[in-house]
Amino acid sequence: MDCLFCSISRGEIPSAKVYEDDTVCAFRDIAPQAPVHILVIPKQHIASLDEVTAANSAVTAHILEVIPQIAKAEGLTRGYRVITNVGEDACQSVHHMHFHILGGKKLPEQMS
Ligand code: DGP
Repeated sequence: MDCLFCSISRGEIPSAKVYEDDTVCAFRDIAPQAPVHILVIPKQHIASLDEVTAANSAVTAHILEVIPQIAKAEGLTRGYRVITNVGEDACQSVHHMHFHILGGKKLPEQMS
């Protein structure tokens, strides 16, 4: 399957990785929208949060464990925002589930 984030997770396309383990990796967004902008993805291909089931939810739970560790390592002591875009109305552009971590500045209150 031709998936950009699968290729990044396998190291076939370079990225600035900040975290990696057996099931998850995290790397800096190529077009950062905040001083810290990191994407956390499962290594297995899951198209979006819409595709999470009992069979693959453990990796999603693991992502939620890893996010605060990354935020701490990035020094986001004043807080941060986590976003996952799902589908067309949310403007999901890469169809491999990813969680944006945004921080390092006061983020706008408005989210839509
Ligand atoms: P979304 O709109 O939620 O699907 O966000 C996709 C994000 O992926 C967007 O913020 C830009 C980022 N992105 C796209 N291509 C690349 C890439 O090749 N490398 C990296 N590091 N990030 C990418």
